[in-house]
Amino acid sequence: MGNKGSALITIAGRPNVGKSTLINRLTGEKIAIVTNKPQTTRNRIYGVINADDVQLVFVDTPGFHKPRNQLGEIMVNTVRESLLGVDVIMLVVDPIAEPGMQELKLIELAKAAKTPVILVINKIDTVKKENLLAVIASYNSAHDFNEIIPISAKTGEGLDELVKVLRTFVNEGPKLFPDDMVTDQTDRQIVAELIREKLLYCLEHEIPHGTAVEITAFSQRDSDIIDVEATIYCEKPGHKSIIIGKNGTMLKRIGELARTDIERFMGYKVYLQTWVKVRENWRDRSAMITNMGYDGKK
Ligand SMILES: Nc1nc2c(ncn2[C@@H]2O[C@H](COP(=O)(O)OP(=O)(O)OP(=O)(O)O)[C@@H](O)[C@H]2O)c(=O)[nH]1
Ligand SMILES: [Mg+2]
Repeated sequence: MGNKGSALITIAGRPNVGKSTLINRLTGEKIAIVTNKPQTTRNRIYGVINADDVQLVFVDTPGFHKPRNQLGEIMVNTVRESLLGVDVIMLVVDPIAEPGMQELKLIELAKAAKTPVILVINKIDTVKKENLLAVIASYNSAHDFNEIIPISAKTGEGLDELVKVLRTFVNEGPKLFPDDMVTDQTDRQIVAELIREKLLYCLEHEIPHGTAVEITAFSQRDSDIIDVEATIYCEKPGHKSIIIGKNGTMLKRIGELARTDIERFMGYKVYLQTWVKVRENWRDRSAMITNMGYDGKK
């Protein structure tokens, strides 16, 4: 390529299309949590890859949706802001013909921002190749995309081609992050997210969406053990009893699943203690949203 420099690349799309799976796959690290439930990602998350003299900086964003509470509004604003001032947007979509409302709105916002857009059709491992033509045709009539690239973030198909195309958006100039930095998140933030991932995995309906995790202690006990204390917030007393479960079984399960992942991530043995607290309707209370780390300022 001969290009030197960096590109800032926003990953946008409706909830659950695989944006976080894609940033993890591209960086080769689990920097963003992934679940089969919509609205998993709440913050803007940076992920960086360096190859030769080129740095690609990816920005994972919350799923673009119609907000139903203040937290949702902040999440959607984060998406909007992330479309501005970047070199290119990857609009990630399901392999379904006809763009929906959220896709059309994102296209409109990208147009207004005058930012180039690559359409990334994800999850092609779930459809027959011949069905992709209809998807491509319907999106082609919605916008003049810079490129249309079918991929599977799960199997890795199409990612080499995607990276090749992304490299054409590299601008000359200094790198945006130090070479050894994969994400902007702290270990504490990732640990909190890993716990939230297990809440989303183990709980149903609105309950996990109303949870937040705060790490209240994070310290190295000796050469190979880390002590982590976490408070899980939920929205209602009834939710608290479900999260704890009969004789504490649910909380124990969540804790064990999280501990395994945290140990893998940290490379140390982890001693994890969890508490559950109720914060009524925190998703509609701005001071609490800020306290939980979701003020969208990052
Ligand atoms: N079959 C298949 N499943 C995928 C693929 N990419 C992601 N998934 C699954 O799709 C679901 C959603 O993935 P996420 O990466 O959390 O989606 P997201 O777009 O980040 O979702 P939000 O954070 O809620 O906006 C998970 O169950 C993933 O395992 C893919 O290429 N193929
Ligand atoms: Mg996500």
